[in-house]
Amino acid sequence: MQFELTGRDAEIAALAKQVGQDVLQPHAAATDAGNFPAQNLRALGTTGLLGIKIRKEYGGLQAGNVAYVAAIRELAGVCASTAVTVAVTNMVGDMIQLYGSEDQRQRHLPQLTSGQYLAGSFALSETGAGSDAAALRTRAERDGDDWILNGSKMWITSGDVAGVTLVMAKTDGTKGSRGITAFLVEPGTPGFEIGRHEEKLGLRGSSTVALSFVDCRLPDSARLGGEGQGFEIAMTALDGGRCGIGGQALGMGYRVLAESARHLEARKSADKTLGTDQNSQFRLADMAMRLDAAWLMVLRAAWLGDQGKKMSREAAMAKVMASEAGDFAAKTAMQLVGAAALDARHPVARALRDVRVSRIYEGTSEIQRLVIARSLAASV
Ligand code: COS
Repeated sequence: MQFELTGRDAEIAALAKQVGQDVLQPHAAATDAGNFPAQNLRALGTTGLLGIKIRKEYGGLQAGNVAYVAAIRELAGVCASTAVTVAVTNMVGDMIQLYGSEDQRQRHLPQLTSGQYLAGSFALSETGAGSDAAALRTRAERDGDDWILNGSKMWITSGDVAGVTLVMAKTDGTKGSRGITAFLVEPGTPGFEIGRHEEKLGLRGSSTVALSFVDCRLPDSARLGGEGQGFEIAMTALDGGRCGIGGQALGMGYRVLAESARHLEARKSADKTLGTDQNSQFRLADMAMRLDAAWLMVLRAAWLGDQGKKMSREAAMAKVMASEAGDFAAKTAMQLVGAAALDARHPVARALRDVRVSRIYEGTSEIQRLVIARSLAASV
């Protein structure tokens, strides 16, 4: 057993760190001010980081979940808005690779991994179907060889900029979660419209929009996986996605830990550096312990996935621990750094806003606890 990244995982983490410094950092403030980081995504398209698990023949890095979470952690430490856009793009590519036909892979994966699409987007949530995902009401009905898609989606990351959107729709209203099918919808499809842009507390450079589908005609070749397989695809995507969100929250957490330590070493009060004050030391130690514990859990979930094992429970555990550790670290850092961090552009202020949603999206902490408890009940 090894407790450090090795080989290709370490190389990909180092690549993401370098890209974070060279590419993301110069635009981080502008991105936080609400500008979608298109230039970052184009540059990331030359690195393979938009398709970390995608096979080389489709332009990806052909690595695994461990490399993925490590890369997202590195990117999020610099620019969480870019990191979440990258995470969702990877998630959509993974599902196309896993469930798609060869034609679908050829059609979408090279464009996703190269940045030509800018991003991929994942459309599951609706106003009446957030936590209860199977309650979604968007529907697709057969019309000859085609499907007619009607309905609307909410809180869709990159829905307005993505080259492909993975849309979950009901195709059989009598079968609950087994009546949901996944479709790959491309921009410009008549009837596919972009709605309201959300004005968010954090991740302000990532784009979050409502989508609507009005008699949107799709060929059957746009269906991803089998009829009725959409919920399984969504849940499989979210298992991997939850590891990524864990990495993302911790990237911010470790960043604010470093900012706090730097601040405490630099500041003097009553002739002592703040870093030698025991109260500050205890707080730093608490942040570091929680972050490290959560990181080990994220790595465990990611590693299980790389072994081809089911990791829904471990991914859910990791997401709760990491998002709550990241949130704790940001709040603690705010108190330690004090007035300087009240500047909205300070990295600690930004992390405080950016990290909060990790406890909510890709399944709230409460939903993760439900997944954990159900899986425990099923295993006794
Ligand atoms: N992987 C593969 N299949 C899964 C799965 C997983 N992780 N989790 C559930 N399934 C399958 C089940 O095996 C079941 O299949 P069968 O009908 O063949 O038995 C089916 O999906 C339904 O499962 P379940 O009964 O557990 O579904 P529920 O409707 O009770 O919902 C939760 C389960 C709450 C876990 C789900 O709705 C959820 O994850 N909600 C949060 C959604 C979310 O994260 N939204 C954020 C969107 S992106 S920002």
